[in-house]
Amino acid sequence: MNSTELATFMFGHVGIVIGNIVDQQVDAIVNAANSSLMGGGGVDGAIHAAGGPQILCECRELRRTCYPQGLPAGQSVITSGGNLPAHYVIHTVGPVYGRNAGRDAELLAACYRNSLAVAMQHNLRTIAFPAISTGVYGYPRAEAAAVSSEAIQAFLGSEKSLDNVRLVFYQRADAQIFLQNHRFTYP
Ligand code: AR6
Repeated sequence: MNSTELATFMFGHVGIVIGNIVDQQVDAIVNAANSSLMGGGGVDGAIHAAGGPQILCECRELRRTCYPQGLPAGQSVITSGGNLPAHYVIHTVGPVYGRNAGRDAELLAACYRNSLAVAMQHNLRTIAFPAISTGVYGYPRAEAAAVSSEAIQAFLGSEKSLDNVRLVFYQRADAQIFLQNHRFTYP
């Protein structure tokens, strides 16, 4: 399926794209997962459906070995990409909006920062994010745009090794809200 790039920031290192996250041909796509790591709807459902059973198998192993209580909000783990075009899936758990004693923004920023850090640790150069927490988890899109762009710019400002960070929006209207509310200060 086609993806359309609407804009770039950070001197071309960040692209704003309309498309389906599962179609992205990048080193890693990010999953908007839940703490169970056992799949769900939205992005999570689409990734497991397109990627096949290998991803869930690795998630089960991560739960068993590292996160018996579940992956906390704001943290990220990596599995292979199964049958996806992407080589890896980085699973992160966004905050459920309004349920974190005022820490929503901090936790959402941590999702982006920790996912980028995991990509760097694995020497990956290209990564695609969906708009974490802005679906079932209810994070207002405009607020999420500000938080995610600030977190990405802060990370890329200090780490020079990622070539391309793609922000993928399913719908053009959602990408437009992002473009009206982002806080990137470099074109
Ligand atoms: N490609 C790109 N963006 C998408 C796609 C897609 N295929 N599908 C949905 N979106 P959500 P959350 C957009 O609900 O809010 C799951 O059940 C969507 O329009 O997937 O973090 C998990 O298991 C929205 O803007 O993630 C968790 O329980 C954004 O992706 C829970 O939902 C995120 O929507 C996580 O909720």
